[in-house]
Amino acid sequence: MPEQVENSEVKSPTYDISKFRLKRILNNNIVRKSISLLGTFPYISETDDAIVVFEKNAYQESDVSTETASKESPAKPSYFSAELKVETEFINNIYGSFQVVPSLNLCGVKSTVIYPATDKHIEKYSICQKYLIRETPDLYESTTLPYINLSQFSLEWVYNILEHKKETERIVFEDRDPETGFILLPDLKWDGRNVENLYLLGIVHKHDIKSLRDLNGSHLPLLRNMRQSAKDAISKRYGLNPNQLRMYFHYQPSFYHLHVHINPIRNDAPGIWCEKSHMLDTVISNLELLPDYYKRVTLPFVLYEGNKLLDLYEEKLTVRSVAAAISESKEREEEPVVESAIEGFSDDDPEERECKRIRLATPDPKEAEATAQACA
Ligand code: M7G
Repeated sequence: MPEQVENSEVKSPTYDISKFRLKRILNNNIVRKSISLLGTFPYISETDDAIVVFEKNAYQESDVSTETASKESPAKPSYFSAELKVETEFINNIYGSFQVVPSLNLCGVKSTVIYPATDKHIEKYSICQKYLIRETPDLYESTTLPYINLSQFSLEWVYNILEHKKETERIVFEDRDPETGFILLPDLKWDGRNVENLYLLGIVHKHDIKSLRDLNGSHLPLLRNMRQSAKDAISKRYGLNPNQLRMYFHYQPSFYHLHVHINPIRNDAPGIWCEKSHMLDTVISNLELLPDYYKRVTLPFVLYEGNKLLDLYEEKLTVRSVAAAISESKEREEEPVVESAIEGFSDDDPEERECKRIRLATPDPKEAEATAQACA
């Protein structure tokens, strides 16, 4: 049975964020200054889960302008205005510490709501253990592909964009060619205010490319077109140097319709980690060298605790249990030497015991291939 991950019947429900009731905090990221919350909108439904994500906005350089308004350049909101409320914490010698509250239009918080949210969304926004899987082409066919065919997030929002039903006014560039065309528009994650942390998505018009894994040499014209046309459009619209842009695919993506992520390299956008991102330039180069590269390559990717695919991999490989075996052996090392504790090793000499420990952490050659797929 397909796992119900998102109800495609739901068409943009309306809700009042201020009426959100918190059930629990899923994640509080102090570095990103973002918090993900699980709760409900009880006035709509007591049972449907909602996820609300708040993220403090990055500074815009104009926010700290001290220029006075003139006829040519009317005043923009700035921290340094009469509206700034200042509370002094302390002043010690040449050092001062304050809490300041700027004018209302500088206090915005980027908010994302997913409603109704599924278990899969809750898993995506929660902190949990992560594991690295090394996916061979066989493992992709036998394990990952059947899973994503049965259980994946709805692509309704992607089709809404491609069919010009939603976010039409946000489109930055479109090439309508059915084979090599795509739509370029702001990602949900971008606050839309600050070019410093610009985050755009290039979504291909072709419907049959789920992810990086499906790419082959025949897609090179599409990929090259995305690279060039997106750079040109971004340079024209935002004045950014195309050589300062990071363009990449996620593997595994959350949404299985090919899309490229684009943001400036000087900004550490969420999800740029090496275990998840594949640069568009590298992908093009790999396909130029070997048109079936992604049919043959082993691709690492990360699975989160709670994801059913992790359970499926656990049945085939040693994923979680490697850590369990290692910590078990460490515990044994730390246990006081009493008769019962050494019972398991009672007829081994110390060298033999050491070998057993090493074997727990380093599988013997027969097991090596299976274990090598996973790394806890
Ligand atoms: P991904 O690599 O499939 O998943 O990227 P992940 O990065 O979330 O792990 C999908 C991208 O689409 C993400 O960067 C999302 O922020 C973005 N995105 C998701 N939704 C539902 C929307 C949407 O409705 N509109 C837009 N513009 N972007 C979205």
